[in-house]
Amino acid sequence: MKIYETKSAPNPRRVRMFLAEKGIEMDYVQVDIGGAENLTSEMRVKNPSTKVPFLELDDGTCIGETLAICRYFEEMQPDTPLMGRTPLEKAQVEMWQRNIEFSFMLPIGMCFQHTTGYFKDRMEPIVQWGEVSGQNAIKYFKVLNDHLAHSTYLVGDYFSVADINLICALDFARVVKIRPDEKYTHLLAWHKSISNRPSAKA
Ligand SMILES: N[C@@H](CCC(=O)N[C@@H](CS)C(=O)NCC(=O)O)C(=O)O
Repeated sequence: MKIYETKSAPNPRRVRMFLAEKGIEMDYVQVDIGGAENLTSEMRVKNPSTKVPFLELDDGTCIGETLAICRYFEEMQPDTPLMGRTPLEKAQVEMWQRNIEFSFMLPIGMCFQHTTGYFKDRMEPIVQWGEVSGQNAIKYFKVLNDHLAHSTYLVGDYFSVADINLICALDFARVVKIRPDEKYTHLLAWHKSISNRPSAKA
């Protein structure tokens, strides 16, 4: 099996970190998304959504969407569990996962796409929308900081895929010069501790 991805992009890093935490080796195929390699007819047959990452199994079955790929490996290799160990944890991981995607990762993505024009060959950038999205992402820092004031990870003392999602989005946000202010001490301490995990280098 292999994963089609782009080393510099945030969603593929989520999968690489997830697999590193589980100790799963993988073959990666680099796709030049800036050069629209993901939009070729050959790629669309494999992956109609056209986004990276996507997983191709040995029988040719393809699975797109970061979380769907993570789910596949969570089920195939439950050790180390990253998507919750109990019904409550599973719900909490999913809650934070979705909160981070909708309230932070997506706005950062919109800010990047609409202010830089990186994908202007395939979409119409609306600069003001990009700027508003960036401001909305910045507002979310307070929510995260308040939560992490009394929680080691997003879900109590349990490191999960939600933390992986957040660090990948947070590190990518630097591209559009969005970083937590120094006053967000709890968020910054969390960032330092997650950055020190070997998987963060994946
Ligand atoms: N919802 C998808 C989003 C994937 C996504 O947006 N990937 C970006 C790279 S981080 C991409 O492939 N962009 C290429 C394009 O938009 O043409 C997931 O979670 O995997």
